[in-house]
Amino acid sequence: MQDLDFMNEAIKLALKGSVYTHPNPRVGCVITKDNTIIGKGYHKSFGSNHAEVNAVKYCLNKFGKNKGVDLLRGSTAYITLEPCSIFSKTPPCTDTILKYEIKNIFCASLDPNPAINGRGVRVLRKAGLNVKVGLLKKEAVKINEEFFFRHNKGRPFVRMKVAQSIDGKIALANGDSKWISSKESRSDVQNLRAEVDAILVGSGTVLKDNPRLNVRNSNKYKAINKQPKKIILGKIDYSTLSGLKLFKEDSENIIFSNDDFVSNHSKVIFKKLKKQNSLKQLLKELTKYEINSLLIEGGSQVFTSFIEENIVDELIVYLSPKILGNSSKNATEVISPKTLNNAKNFKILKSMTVGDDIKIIMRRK
Ligand code: AOF
Ligand code: ZN
Repeated sequence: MQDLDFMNEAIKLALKGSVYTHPNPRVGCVITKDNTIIGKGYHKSFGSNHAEVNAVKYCLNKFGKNKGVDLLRGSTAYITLEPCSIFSKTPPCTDTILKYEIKNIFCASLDPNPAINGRGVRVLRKAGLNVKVGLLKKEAVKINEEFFFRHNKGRPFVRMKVAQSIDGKIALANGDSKWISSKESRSDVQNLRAEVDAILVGSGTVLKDNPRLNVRNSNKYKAINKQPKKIILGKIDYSTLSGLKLFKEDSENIIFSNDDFVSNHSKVIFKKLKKQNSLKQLLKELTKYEINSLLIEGGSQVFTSFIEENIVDELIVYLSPKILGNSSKNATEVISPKTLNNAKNFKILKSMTVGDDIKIIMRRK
């Protein structure tokens, strides 16, 4: 096997971390000696051991302490991300690498986390290790797209999910929207929720639907250990807060509005937005809460503002073959362009049938 194959193996391991590492990246590590794998591991869940530590443990378990230590001395590690050099929830991986005298390090990419970004590599090089950065970089960055996005762009990756009729409506005039999309689509949304760090809705939707907005029966991710944070945009009267299901769930909640709040509710953080550039301010603020990915779930006003401001990175539409007619509520009230050339436009990445609907995944052009 070659370096490339070992790094590929490390990427496969990293993917096993699935959604459970959020907001941490998925990381995999393979350790070899004389071209044979002696250790492998991955970051399994947020707050738990890092990939490198698990790979070392694997080796010590498999070969026993004495032989394991011998094998690790002078070995080569293939890691999908630069080893961390900080004490956070776990001690620095660079310490583990130095302790066991691993000699050669391949890391696919630097860690974009500003607390690390190059420091891990520097510590190891200074100690005399051979460190190479960049093997399968593109592939390794792709598995943590949203983690890189937040650190590089200073805001979360924004997904917007719309369940609409073929004539672009999201509710009847009386507000009835249960259900436009099929049962299968609604269950698919549970998977989407499991894949993000936070869900954002407008206060109108919270007051009208009193939603829970949690991950309940995702068929893809069973043991979800962390509910996405709930972000509410717009005013909610303090007196109505305790009647809302959202705030009974086990998650962090942040309300952003232009109003002043009395900020002493145990389950809610209140943030005041400036009138100008509110959404950009909101997104920037969310990075402080380690939100890599945000799912916008409605309603129409929220959809409209995010599209108007060109900050929807991915648009997911569940298109139901129903026609709701002209008195029903539009998915967006985006101002029409003067010419078709100026229309907001997305590029279709994928489309598939889900139950009675079509799911379309689009990226901004
Ligand atoms: C690694 N290996 O497997 C991972 C790394 O709070 P902590 O201690 O879990 O540290 C989180 C940070 O460590 C995270 O933001 C990212 O920069 C890095 N993740 N690093 O060497 C790993 N998961
Ligand atoms: Zn680490």
